[in-house]
Amino acid sequence: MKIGIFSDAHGSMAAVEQVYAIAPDCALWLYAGDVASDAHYLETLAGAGATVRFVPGNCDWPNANTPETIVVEAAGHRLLLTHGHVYGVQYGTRFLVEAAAEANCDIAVYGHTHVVEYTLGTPITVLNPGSAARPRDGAFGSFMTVDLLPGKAPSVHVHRLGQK
Ligand SMILES: [Mn+2]
Repeated sequence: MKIGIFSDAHGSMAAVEQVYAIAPDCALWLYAGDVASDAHYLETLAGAGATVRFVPGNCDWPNANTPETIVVEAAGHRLLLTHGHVYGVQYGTRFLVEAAAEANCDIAVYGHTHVVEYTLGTPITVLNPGSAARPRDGAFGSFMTVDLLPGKAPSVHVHRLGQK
């Protein structure tokens, strides 16, 4: 199963459009927040072709209907999806990894830092797709696609958008 992971598009519809254009064949999209409307826009672009799950970021208004952390099950894996600010990810992923382990997840997905990170770990793989619109690790926005197969380590691909 191919899933798309993106984050921190911060309202850039052009960035969301480029993300979707590069990977229109993802059956599932995860959006790690900032801002929630970006996930809704991708949902509009993908139509019935994909499921979109998202969490809010620190730039979203608090909303009781959108929990800050969710667990998504896909292809025999359990993914913890969170923006990351509540786990202090700007100082490291230790608390994020602990939360993923407590939730019986084998993959933790976060954003917020605007820097691509992927650590294929045992037992927890940690993924940050960077920022689609405001990268802090180069000139070009980024996102990830991940091939997920039951019982196998995820295969991670980083994509750059070709725009500032
Ligand atoms: Mn943020």
